[in-house]
Amino acid sequence: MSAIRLDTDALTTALADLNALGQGGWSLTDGALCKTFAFSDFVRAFGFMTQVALIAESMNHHPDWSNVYGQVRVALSTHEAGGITERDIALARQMERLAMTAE
Ligand code: HBI
Repeated sequence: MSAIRLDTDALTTALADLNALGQGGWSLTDGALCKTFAFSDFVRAFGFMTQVALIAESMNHHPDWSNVYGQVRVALSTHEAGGITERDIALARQMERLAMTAE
């Protein structure tokens, strides 16, 4: 998958598509694709992170993220491209899919 930085138009389109996919909440902040996922408790939040971690490893593309109890804050960017690429969009879509299936 391309590691070329997406231009403004492509980013705007990808962000709109992403927000239409699940519960929304994605934004472009400080050059990263950001969202805070909220789960009912720590176990569900960490279970989500565990599932994402395995997919991220299989994609060789990893999130910048933090967790406080039921909240998981993610900031996706492609470090080697210095911005947001299709890899970040793909990982974000996987996150949306997994968050929707979280109990
Ligand atoms: N994850 N978000 C992100 N960005 C990268 O550039 C990246 C990565 N995971 C692994 C990776 N690059 C490898 O190709 C090496 O650069 C570590």
